[in-house]
Amino acid sequence: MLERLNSESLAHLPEDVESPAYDRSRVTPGIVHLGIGAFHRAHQAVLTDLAMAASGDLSWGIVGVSMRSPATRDALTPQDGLYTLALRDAGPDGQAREQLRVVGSVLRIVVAEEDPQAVLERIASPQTRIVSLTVTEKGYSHEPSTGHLRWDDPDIAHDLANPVRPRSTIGMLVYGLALRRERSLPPLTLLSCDNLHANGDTLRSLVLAFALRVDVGLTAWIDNHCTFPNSMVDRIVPGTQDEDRAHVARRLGFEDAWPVVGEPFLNWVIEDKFAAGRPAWDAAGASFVRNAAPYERLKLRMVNAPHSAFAYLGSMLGLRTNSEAAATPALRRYVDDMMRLELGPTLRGIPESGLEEYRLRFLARVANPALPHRTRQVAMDGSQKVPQRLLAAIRDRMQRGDDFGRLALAVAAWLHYLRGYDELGNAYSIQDPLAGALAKLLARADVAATASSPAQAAHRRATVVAGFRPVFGDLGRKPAFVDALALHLERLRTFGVLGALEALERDAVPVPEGSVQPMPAA
Ligand code: CS2
Repeated sequence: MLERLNSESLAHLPEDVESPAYDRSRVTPGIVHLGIGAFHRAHQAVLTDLAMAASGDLSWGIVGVSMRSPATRDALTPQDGLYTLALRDAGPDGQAREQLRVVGSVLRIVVAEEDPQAVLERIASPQTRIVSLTVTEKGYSHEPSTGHLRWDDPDIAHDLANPVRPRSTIGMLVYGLALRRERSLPPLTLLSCDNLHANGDTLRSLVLAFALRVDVGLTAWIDNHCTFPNSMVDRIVPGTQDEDRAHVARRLGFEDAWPVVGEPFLNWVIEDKFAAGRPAWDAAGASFVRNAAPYERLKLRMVNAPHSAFAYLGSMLGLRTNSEAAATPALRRYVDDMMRLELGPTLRGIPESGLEEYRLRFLARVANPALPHRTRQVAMDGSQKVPQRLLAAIRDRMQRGDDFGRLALAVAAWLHYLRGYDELGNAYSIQDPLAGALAKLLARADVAATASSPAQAAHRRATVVAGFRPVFGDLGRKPAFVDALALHLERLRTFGVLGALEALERDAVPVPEGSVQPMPAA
């Protein structure tokens, strides 16, 4: 039986394991982080650890908040907040490589559902100067197609009536800020680190919309006292598996109940508008810019969009991991073409060589054989991801009269994935906050298609589906979009993933006039 990792263990770690290069007993909390999952612990928390070591400013310890589950708190509390980050890839010889680091920036963890008051108190503490968030796309209670707060979200409705025990991220923030105002505390930065379009601006407008319903004066106070920098975050971090725990324990010589694994690559670009200072994250590798929009757009379109395409099509082929999907030649060719021919050209202002490098690096990252990132992990919450990853680029291309067949196939792949079983017949559950509404939508689309003539069925189905405004907004009224969706959805249904990809490749080859394009065999 190994001893548990904790403050005492730091002096006894193997030499090749890195650990906090500062006196942890002197660290004071400066950051409250909502959503202390694997991503945060492999990204911002590591850079905070390195920034404290580089600058000697130890006033940026993190108080982590788990919104619902006590699991991370229960795992890390006996470890004094310490945990291991394992960075994995394959070396030039193809051999798996791994670098371990024990991270010291997390001081303690609070579970919001158990004790919302403790979270409000932390937000309203004079020590707190940054509240950061990785609550995933759905944690913002917004409508994905418009970015507006969903007043019909049960947690938002609950929070408007229950200021003392808020459940939603937005409610939690607004009541925490109200307390800060009451106590006349200094300014604060709210830093969204989620893969949303204009994440800081979006968070700001959601917070202000909710605050307006609570108290007009509070809205003005927030506007004057808080900043909401936009940021782009990037590191692939699969969920931790039991074999990761066992492996890390073997190397560490101590038991770590919840290590995190990730790729060596990391990127973080942040707008430098902090209301009350910040850690020296730049000394740890983050970049500070005036406007993060071009970086965010680049990342959403050249990392997350192809990632989702691999995940939906790979899942349907019965592939377990994204690296298996990226190793499937037809799929890789399709995603590569989508990036080169459809996504890249929407990123104006970025030199072609830069885009090329970015594309090749993404393809190498996703192929990382040392990092089993599950297709179904990336596939979850599609209703919250598809708008900014795929639909925004489709809108751009439509506006310029450019074709978007590959992007439309990726959207169709998401809808096809929602049927809940893959091409090998394996069933899976749909994890999506709108799963219920989507299931009803697909059932309605089926009824509409069945009631139509065979020639009209595919189009009818696509019309009903594309009419789902929370995801598609007004795109459902654009005939070119509905036509493309109908074509690719029908091909996926009839010929499967490889058949649909083959047909798409044939679309790209000019067809001699008068000839009929053959369909692949079922
Ligand atoms: C992924 C992202 O789960 C997903 O939807 O596309 O988590 C992706 O791995 C990261 O954004 C990479 O930075």
